Amino acid sequence: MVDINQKERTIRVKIVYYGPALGGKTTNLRVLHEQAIGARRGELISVNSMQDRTILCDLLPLRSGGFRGYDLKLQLLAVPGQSMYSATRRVVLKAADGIVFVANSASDRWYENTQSLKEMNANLVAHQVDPNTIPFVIQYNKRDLPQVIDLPALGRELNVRHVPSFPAVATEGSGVLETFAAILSVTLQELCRRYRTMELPPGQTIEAWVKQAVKGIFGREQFDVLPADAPAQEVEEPPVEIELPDGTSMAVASTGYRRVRVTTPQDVPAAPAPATAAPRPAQAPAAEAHPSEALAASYAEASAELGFVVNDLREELTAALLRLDEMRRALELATEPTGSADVEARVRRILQVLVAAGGASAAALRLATTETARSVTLPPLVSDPLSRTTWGQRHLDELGDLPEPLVEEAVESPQLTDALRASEPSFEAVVLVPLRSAERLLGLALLYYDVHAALPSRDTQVHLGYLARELAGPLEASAAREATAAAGRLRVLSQAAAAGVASLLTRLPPEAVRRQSLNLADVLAPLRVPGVFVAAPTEAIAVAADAPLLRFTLATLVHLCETDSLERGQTPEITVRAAVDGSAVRVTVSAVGRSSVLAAGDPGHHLSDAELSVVQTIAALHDGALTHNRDAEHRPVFVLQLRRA
Ligand SMILES: Nc1nc2c(ncn2[C@@H]2O[C@H](COP(=O)(O)OP(=O)(O)O)[C@@H](O)[C@H]2O)c(=O)[nH]1
Ligand SMILES: [Mg+2]
Repeated sequence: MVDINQKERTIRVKIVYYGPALGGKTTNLRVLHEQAIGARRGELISVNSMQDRTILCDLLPLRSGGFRGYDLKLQLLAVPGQSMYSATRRVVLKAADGIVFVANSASDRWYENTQSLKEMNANLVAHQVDPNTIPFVIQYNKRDLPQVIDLPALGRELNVRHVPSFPAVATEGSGVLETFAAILSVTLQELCRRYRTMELPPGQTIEAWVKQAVKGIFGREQFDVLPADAPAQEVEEPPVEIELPDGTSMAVASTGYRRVRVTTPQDVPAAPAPATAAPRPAQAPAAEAHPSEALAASYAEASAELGFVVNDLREELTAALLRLDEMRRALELATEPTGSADVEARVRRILQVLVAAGGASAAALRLATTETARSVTLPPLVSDPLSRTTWGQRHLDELGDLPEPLVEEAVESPQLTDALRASEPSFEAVVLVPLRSAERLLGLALLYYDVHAALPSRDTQVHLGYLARELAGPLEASAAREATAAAGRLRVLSQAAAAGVASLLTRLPPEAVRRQSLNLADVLAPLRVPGVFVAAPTEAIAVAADAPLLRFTLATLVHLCETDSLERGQTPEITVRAAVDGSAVRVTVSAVGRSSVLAAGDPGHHLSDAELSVVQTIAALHDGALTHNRDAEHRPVFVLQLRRA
């Protein structure tokens, strides 16, 4: 039965395509895979014989988006049709949440259709599932053949339950999406019937949800007609581009069509193989009553499971890449000179980063830095839904000490239901993300989720927490400047956020770093502030690096030197020197602090390990290196080595 994971906030729904051999099950999955947009589909995996007949199953993972605050993951499987794989069919059918029966309309396939349906019902009974109640739809495929059984006759024979049924020409894409939408709909209806917590809020219907889910997966509500027998896409595919919130895109591993071919008993010639390839002898079905059937069945089950595990891993990597991108965006904001942008524009950009990271439908930020709380919203919101009710305002005021992101769902209290569902557009949940400096709350980001959005998993909540710590810096600088017109300094990460960035970076492959050719002088320019002396060769030096990460690294090194000087009671004076050495560029950042009469020294100070480890990781991701020494007077000297572009 449906697999609901509260912690990850995911629901897995398994839909099995069943039917006679050559009915068009694999074709259905192939078409769905080809038409789905990259970010929503996993790899289509077929485990085939050398003759390219399905021997295990076809697997297609699809993501339909949020359902009742959960990320709904669909696992589509097609059984192998040939009669000898009956044990595998039984295994694949196990724990199905919905079944599509793909019938072959060809007039000479009457017997195969009825046999397959009988076998399916028997298999369900063997799994203690009632064939009369399991979510079920029927597809009458191959309607384009010259000799077909008429639909009423097929219906009388195969559709005794009077479930939704669809004529189809799967090779041309016709009927495929309708069938898919119908099974999704009846399966979710059953899910809502079984689990009260899954029931939709008033005014929402499964049909409306399925419609937007189909639009989400395929980018449209109807399939184009495909050229007949379009060739299946093979393994080597270019990477898939994922749309990012700012309109740019990012490449991730492709989710192509992968066929695994396995030698089966009938592939092995009975006689010693002749020197020249002769047609293989036709063999009698081998596996049907084989004693190792049970073993084969357990392998089949394990393999199907593995197929989906591989997909989960891919999704995790993609999520990590997206998180890196969000960290980059936050770093860009955090190291940007605080001169020009006004607070509101800056707050909007902070919100955009959080909305993208949390997958929210809308957002507002309540600034706590001003005397009376002020909210900034992103379109489509014109005002903050929670701040509109007296209860909501009080509730938000009480959250001044909130340390980490908090998820609140409308159903948790009548007041929250009122505040969220009465708003236009209406919402089902809010995630409160505190933006705080070391001492105080600077603002509360309010991420709103409508009925179609998935709430952030525990992992994503932690990520939101890290981002919020990074983003609190620029918020504080802006707020301080607005109040006192004092010049802001470069802000760096809090220890906790630094640890988060470091652990994320170490999990990524080096190619995740977006390297461009940068002019070193441009990267060094923002460091020229009073107290920092920058020296670089006059010739243009190009380095291959990720701009925000490199800028952040240098700002952090300067900051570490500054802190070190201050801790020793010295007036910070930092030099940044760049030099070319063959194919390498060396940037030396060192403190030449002068003794101050104001305070005594404290030579025992240790540099922040967390910050140091972030910059070290970033250097390594650039095939570079960071060395860290002390000069004769025990002042820090950093040498960052990079590659010339
Ligand atoms: N004419 C016609 N051929 C189809 C149609 N659907 C699938 N086929 C072809 O029938 C064969 C078997 O299809 P396949 O999807 O592998 O069947 P499966 O054994 O049920 O997985 C393939 O050659 C398909 O191209 C259809 O609607 N019309
Ligand atoms: Mg097949």
